[in-house]
Amino acid sequence: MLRLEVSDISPMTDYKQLDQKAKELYETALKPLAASLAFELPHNTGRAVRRPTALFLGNHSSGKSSFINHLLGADIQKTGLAPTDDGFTIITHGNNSDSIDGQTVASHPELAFHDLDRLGPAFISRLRLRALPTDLLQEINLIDSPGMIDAVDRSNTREYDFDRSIRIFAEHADIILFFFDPDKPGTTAETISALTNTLAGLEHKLMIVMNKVDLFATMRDFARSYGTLCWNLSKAITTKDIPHIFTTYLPELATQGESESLKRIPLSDFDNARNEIVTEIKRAPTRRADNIVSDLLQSARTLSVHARVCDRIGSIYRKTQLRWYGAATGIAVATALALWQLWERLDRSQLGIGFGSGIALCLITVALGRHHLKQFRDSLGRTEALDTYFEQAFQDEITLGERLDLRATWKGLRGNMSRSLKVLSPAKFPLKITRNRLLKRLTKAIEKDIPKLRRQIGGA
Ligand SMILES: Nc1nc2c(ncn2[C@@H]2O[C@H](COP(=O)(O)OP(=O)(O)O)[C@@H](O)[C@H]2O)c(=O)[nH]1
Ligand SMILES: [Mg+2]
Repeated sequence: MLRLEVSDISPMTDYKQLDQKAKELYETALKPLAASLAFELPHNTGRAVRRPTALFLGNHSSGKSSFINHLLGADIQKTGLAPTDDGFTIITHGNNSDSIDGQTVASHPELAFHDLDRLGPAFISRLRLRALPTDLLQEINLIDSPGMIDAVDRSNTREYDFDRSIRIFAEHADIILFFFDPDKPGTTAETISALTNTLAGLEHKLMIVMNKVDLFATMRDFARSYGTLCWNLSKAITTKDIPHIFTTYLPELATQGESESLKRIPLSDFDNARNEIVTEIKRAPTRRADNIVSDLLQSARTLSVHARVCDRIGSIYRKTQLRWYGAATGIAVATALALWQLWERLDRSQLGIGFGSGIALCLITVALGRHHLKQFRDSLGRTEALDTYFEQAFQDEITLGERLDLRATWKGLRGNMSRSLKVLSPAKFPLKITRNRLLKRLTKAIEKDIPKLRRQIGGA
């Protein structure tokens, strides 16, 4: 059934070497600490076997599929205004035109898409791979995604975990093109949520495309729409730099000139932007090396934030434990001492009452302590509580206004953290001495090893 040749997957020795080094750092500097604190590392190691990839995301009917067709110079992907396409398509090079179903894609050993299997059968049944003998695809895979439907209750709109599938594709991608169109300049709930949560930490790969500018009747309309998009993006993306926004259109679909009465803005300037986008997509293989290092650094930084917040939580937990159990021990010792002092002067029944009260008080204190600790553990499921511990852990940096990226990293990490705290109670955190050793190794990776890797690709 599968006619895709193994030779279609071009060997990428340079990336493989770099990827190997990155993998070693993941294994030695990141994984031990991550495992000890139930931190889920991204799934982007060992991706050199996949071709450099451009991922197309955005509103439905914003022109993703049309742009892919434009790149390929043929009508490959279905296009249209109705949100009919609800699956992902991987477009890759093949000696013959061919289409492969999701199950085969996910289980094929050479294609390296096994991790998609985790998204479940509903996702797999909506996944396709198309192979085409197009030159552009010799170097790059393109991934078309379903449009994002704006719905209040998003859980009912899809049968699979849409955000997670986007995340997995985005982690593997080398360039992510996020399409908006003039109708909805970044106002749909799903679009904003996809940007803020799902793509957190991957902003360096992101390019924003405001498409279909040929639809604007006047420059004022264009400016208004562009302004709205920037405003919404600035709310959604909290990193220092907002990704570059490309404004463009597809000449073959432009409405201009269809009728003399149709008033449109001049379009020639927007042709340059389209050429720039195409150039950037073609640069995906060059971006690959950079992304391998950037992803590693991003994971290391996120893990170090996770570790520090865990440290804070662990220390509050231990202090609470010490306070209550210390009080119980204190009561027990005080009762014993008092009874010993008064042994001669009290009769048996008085001693019995004293002993009983001491024990009861001790047990009540232990019970209160346990209740308090349980309340604390339960509070870790609430994001507001986690926000507080984050602020406490990074009090100095936040007050000094250093590390502007901290809050953005935290925002992306928070969900993961509350999930991992469900698995790992603070009582089970590794000992401080172990944590410090692992954290030291991670800090060395962030400060020395990863910059060294970056210099190596810089010099290459
Ligand atoms: N006027 C105009 N229409 C476009 C442009 N790009 C795409 N379209 C139209 O927009 C509709 C949706 O495009 P499609 O590629 O299917 O969007 P997708 O849902 O993001 O894949 C189609 O009818 C296209 O013809 C453009 O640059 N200008
Ligand atoms: Mg489409």
